[in-house]
Amino acid sequence: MKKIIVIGHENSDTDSVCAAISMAELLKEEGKAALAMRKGNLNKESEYALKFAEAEEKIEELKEAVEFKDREFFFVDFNERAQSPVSAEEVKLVGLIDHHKLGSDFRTEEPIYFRIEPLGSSSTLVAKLYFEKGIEIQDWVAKLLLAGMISDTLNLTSPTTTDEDRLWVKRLSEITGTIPSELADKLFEAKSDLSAFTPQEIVKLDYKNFDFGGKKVGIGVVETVKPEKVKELEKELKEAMIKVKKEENVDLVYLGIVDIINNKTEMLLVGEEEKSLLMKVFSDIVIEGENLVLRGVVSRKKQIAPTIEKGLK
Ligand SMILES: [Mn+2]
Repeated sequence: MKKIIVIGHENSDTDSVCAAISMAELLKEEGKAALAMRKGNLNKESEYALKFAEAEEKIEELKEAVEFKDREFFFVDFNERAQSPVSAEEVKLVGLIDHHKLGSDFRTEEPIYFRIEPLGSSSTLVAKLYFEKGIEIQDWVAKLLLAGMISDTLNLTSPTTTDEDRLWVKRLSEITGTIPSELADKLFEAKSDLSAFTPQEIVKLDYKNFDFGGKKVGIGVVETVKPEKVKELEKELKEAMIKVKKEENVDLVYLGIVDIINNKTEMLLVGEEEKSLLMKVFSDIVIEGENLVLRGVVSRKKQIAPTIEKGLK
């Protein structure tokens, strides 16, 4: 029997990686054959999370998507074709869990498991599924889920955070004997280490394409506790953004440097259209050289992407 491939969005982030592995484990607990995969470079935070849970061996990299034509897939942490690591027409989608807005343009021939909830992370949803199904969460899986939840909610400070995220962080930190703030410090410190990546890799580490009513927009974010370190690379990052804009064939491209500690995001700008759109749609803006700082903004999902989308409509 060929294994169901459980995979997050293109440029898999920590939540995608942790939710894919734990969802694959849950499928296995239910007697199915499953394999967790990821697409794109692992960031240092994800590496730390895997080490923390001793789960480095539990995920494989999907390199040539074409090899997986006709295989069964279970998507986690995304529901739009523009973010899919495989051509969704060529694979058989058997399940999907997510916590993003419903923008799904996937079609299936048979009924599938499909569940989206407005939670702070996909990892929270997997924890909830274990609970609902009455399956005990193994210690290492609990650690992974905890890392995914803390990463995606910026340790429960992001405006995407819900009471359920708070509840599950509390439960799983008790089970695993973890102090959430200490794990958060380690994760964010690791995420802020960009030394292993080229400017282009940094732009693409946490990058997503959106289709906003026919307008293609690429938005990358760098969540960091050391924004000044990222700013040192401003010139190189902007050159890389212009390349990415061409490669990804998008109309607009943004890179947001998310200052986790001071709750603001500096948007690097490479064009007039990018700039005027932000000026039009965001209210609390500070001009910073050629860039714009959005105060009180840290979430692409809940703040940056929907505001840009509204502005384009
Ligand atoms: Mn997520």
